Amino acid sequence: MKRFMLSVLGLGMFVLVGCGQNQDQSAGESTASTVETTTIKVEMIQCGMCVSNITKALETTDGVQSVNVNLEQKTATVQFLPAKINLSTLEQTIANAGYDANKTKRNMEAYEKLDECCKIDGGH
Ligand SMILES: [Cu+2]
Repeated sequence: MKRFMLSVLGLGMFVLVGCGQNQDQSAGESTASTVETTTIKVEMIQCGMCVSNITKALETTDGVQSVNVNLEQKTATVQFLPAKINLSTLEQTIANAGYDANKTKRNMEAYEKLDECCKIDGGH
């Protein structure tokens, strides 16, 4: 019985050590060049100008790998390097271009400078 307990204890130790090693490995990977993809809801997108405004704003941001703005779905799908940029900064980048991004509200000054066709109240 004593011998059985010892071997269970030994197995437990082995599992613990194994887990620790796995965690170290995955942490190392994410600080390297891992690319993450996120889809940001931009309800205000309504024309091609909106698409190009948002695409330009994101593409010129450090840490952004690729941008795909969808006019019909009103979303911006962004591939980014989590080591350089995070989701809230991406949302803020879109907000600074004059558009609501997820729950982040647009910058009103930037919004006022948008073309009339891009404003949600139409301006007509
Ligand atoms: Cu527009």
